[in-house]
Amino acid sequence: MGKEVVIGLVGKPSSGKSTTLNSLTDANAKVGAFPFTTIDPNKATGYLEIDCACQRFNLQNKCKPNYGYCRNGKRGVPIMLLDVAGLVPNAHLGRGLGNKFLSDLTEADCLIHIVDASGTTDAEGKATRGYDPLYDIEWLQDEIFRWILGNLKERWGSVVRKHIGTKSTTLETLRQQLGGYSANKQMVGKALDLIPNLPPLQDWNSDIIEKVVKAFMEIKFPTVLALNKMDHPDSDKNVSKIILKYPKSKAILTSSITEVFLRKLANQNYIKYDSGTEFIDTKEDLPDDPDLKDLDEKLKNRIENIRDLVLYRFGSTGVVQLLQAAADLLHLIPVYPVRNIHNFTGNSNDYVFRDCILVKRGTTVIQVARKIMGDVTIAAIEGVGGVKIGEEDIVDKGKNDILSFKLVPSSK
Ligand SMILES: Nc1nc2c(ncn2[C@@H]2O[C@H](COP(=O)(O)OP(=O)(O)O)[C@@H](O)[C@H]2O)c(=O)[nH]1
Ligand SMILES: [Mg+2]
Repeated sequence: MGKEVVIGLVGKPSSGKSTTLNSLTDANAKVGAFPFTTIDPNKATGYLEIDCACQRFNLQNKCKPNYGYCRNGKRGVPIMLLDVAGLVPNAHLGRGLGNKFLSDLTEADCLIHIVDASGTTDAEGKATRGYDPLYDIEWLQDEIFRWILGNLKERWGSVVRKHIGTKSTTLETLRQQLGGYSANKQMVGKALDLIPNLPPLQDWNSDIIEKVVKAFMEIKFPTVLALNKMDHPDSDKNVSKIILKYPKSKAILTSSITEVFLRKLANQNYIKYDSGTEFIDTKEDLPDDPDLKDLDEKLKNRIENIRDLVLYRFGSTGVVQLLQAAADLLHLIPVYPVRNIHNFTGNSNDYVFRDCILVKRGTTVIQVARKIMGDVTIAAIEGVGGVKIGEEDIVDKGKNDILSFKLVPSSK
């Protein structure tokens, strides 16, 4: 199996990382376990909501994923989430548990920075009022920057000597230096491409080294901002400030505590709630629903408040959209391996599209095969309609994304 996609949740203490993780992982449906082999306490399974391929063929009622869920063509595909807790200002100097958390980061393919937009916690996570959350975005970026820069500069003299001695290319040398952050050659190459007129490595000054580190961060740590606690009255003005200052950043408004609460109420049959939407139904809305319980005055008021302060104002609690934004940033594409390309079933004939994996844009069909099955010998690859597909063809949304691999019988 190839490496799974990992989304890292970062942010200062008390910004809402654990709450957001809970809101993303405690899906209220009965869902299958996750196919990961490693067990790590900081990891949890989230569900990325996509339009399932079953919609295209009107097979919603026969769609039953092995992992995750599919409801009326809305499919939740498991995705690994990593809680990178404990990042505080000056972590790169080893403050707090700094360096350990920074190195945890390298596992992530992209980051969700949970920002407390209410300004009711300071940089250390202590309760306050009127704190400027813009500062959190700055110091967190700066921590990662200074950590990578520090590591590189410490060795720079010997890096340059070796570079000259071995007549390496800039890409080769940097690949060696940055490989420790789980970056491959392609990523380092992309980072270098972001800097015009790059001189030969032996001529780099501090200014250029800093530019290279910044470019590398853009490629290695693409980041979605979760502007959390948007239910709080102080959040509005802070959110506008952040969006004005960072117009190019992807920012999603969230109220993860509301999502956790609504899912709990739904599990206890007080409401019907569709995550990612603004719709809640109570017994008053659906008097004939036999499952729904009556609400007392207190709960009724809380739900009215949630509708007014969160759902009707922002359209949803934002957490479903948060994962989708991260997936967009990574250009993730859902691919459906099936046994039977004509009816899309798996080993038994009862259900369709039982498997779905997420791959990055630009992935070839053969890379998909390797990710799923490892090093087997493939006789043929078929797409929808039974058409032959080439090994080097690229998968994309709605294109080469439903695949059947025919193996050479003796190879597995
Ligand atoms: N008002 C509000 N409070 C929140 C929200 N999310 C989290 N909190 C509160 O913020 C505090 C810290 O949350 P927690 O998830 O433990 O933060 P962590 O330290 O980053 O993991 C808790 O008291 C949460 O109830 C939110 O969306 N709105
Ligand atoms: Mg926590």
